[in-house]
Amino acid sequence: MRALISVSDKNGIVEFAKKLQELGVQIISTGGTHKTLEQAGVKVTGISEVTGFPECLDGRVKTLHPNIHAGLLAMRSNPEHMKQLEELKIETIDIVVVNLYPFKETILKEGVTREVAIENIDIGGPTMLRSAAKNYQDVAVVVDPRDYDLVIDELKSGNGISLDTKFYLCSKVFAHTAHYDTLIAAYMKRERQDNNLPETFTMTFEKVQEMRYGENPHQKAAFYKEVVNTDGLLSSAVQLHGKELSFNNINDTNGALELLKEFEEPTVVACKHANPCGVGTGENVYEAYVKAYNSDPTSIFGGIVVMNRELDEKTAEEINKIFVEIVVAPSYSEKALEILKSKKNIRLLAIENITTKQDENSYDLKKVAGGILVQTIDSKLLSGELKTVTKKQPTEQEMKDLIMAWKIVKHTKSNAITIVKNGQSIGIGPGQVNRIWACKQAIEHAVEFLGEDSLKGATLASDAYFPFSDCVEAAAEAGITAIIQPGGSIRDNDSIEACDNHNMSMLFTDMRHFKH
Ligand code: 93A
Repeated sequence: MRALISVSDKNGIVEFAKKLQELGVQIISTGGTHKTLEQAGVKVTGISEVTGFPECLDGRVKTLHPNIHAGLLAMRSNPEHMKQLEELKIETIDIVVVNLYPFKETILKEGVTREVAIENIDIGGPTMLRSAAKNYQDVAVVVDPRDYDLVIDELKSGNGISLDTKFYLCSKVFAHTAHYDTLIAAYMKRERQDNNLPETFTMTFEKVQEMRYGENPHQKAAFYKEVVNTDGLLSSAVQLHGKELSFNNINDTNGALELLKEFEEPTVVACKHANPCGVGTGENVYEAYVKAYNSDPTSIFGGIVVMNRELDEKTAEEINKIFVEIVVAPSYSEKALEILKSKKNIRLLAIENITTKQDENSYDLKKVAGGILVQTIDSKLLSGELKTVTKKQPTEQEMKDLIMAWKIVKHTKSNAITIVKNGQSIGIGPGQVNRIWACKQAIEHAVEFLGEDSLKGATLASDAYFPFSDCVEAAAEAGITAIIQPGGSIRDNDSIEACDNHNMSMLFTDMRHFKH
């Protein structure tokens, strides 16, 4: 029996090779592996002795030779194949142990050049893996060092490696080489820096964690991270306290973080079911948190609170007055951490570069039955100049609030209306099937928690245009004085006229932000 061993990750290889040798297996090996094994006292045949050809081109051509590939691909049950091997003086190879050049580790290193990345694309390794896996009935192919013991155990049994095991090993190979090639494709795509929608869509992910269940307890679930584009960064969050994140935790936190990234000033976003329920900005996170909390003290209960500045003691004490499921901050003061950790059921996460936005060329994916919908991410806030379409211009404060309302409405499920005053969300109407209901809900939200007067001088944002003037009328009646919306309805004039009649200002963004 002959085994070909060619590995970049040399962990465990000496022990494995020694055991193979003890079982009477002859070992063939490539340059670096050969050296490692020989130094450890394993008897090894050099690859060049088998190919009759020197390793050349800086190792780019080591095993790419018919003496290797015919030895792997020949079907032992096919007399014609075996006759040809004999004529060609090629011997069969029965076990292949290969792991590949560390392409992933290479591209994840900071500042790696394209040349270095490309030099780490393994050609000969995947070729051997594929040859061996195609002929799995006759060849055992080991790509994962965790399978070394399995192979030894079966060989020791005296009956050789079972067909079931060989098929299991072969199936791992194709999953491995597919993942490897997809990483290369993802890297190339990133290098190209475009967001084309290719004919076939390939992305590859690695499992970060399995969850106890999915959106509901009867659904299985796991969290996978993108390997090449990890900005977005929930996958790199450091958990400082509390139980493991659940499926809904991750989804909802992601929603909160995407909204938080719109802000530079100290900001706190409270979220529930991936919709914001309270947003505050201020001089510091304490002020911002109090605003976010007061905006809706009901929904924040059991919700997610994210912020873009270090969490201090005073804010921690405030948060601790209620039950919050998750807190995310770039960092925590020692005292703040101590205070929050006093609750067993709170999950605390730190994300150092919490405001790093996703790469503009990233995709947003939605699974539908039998396929996926792919789109580029909604990375923009505004299309260009804001246009005032009313006689009245917004005041400076209204302008600030309008932009804040627009940021929040962008990250609220459609149809969405948000109301903001003095750096505080005071009304959020998410996920309605018509716009006037979203508008009424946002107004009711403000009335319930902050009283009718809170709406006087407030600003309102709509994620898509007003089909009728009913929202403007409802806003005017509540005391709202400025509106921001995309515009673009055939009845825009009705809404503009209604604003003029009520002495309100209205801005058109010329950009819509549906979110489903
Ligand atoms: O440069 S390659 O693409 N060309 C080859 O012919 C070849 N044969 C094996 N890479 C090749 N390998 C890879 O070399 C293996 O997949 C393995 O990762 C590595 C082991 O090299 P060494 O034994 O010299 O450390």
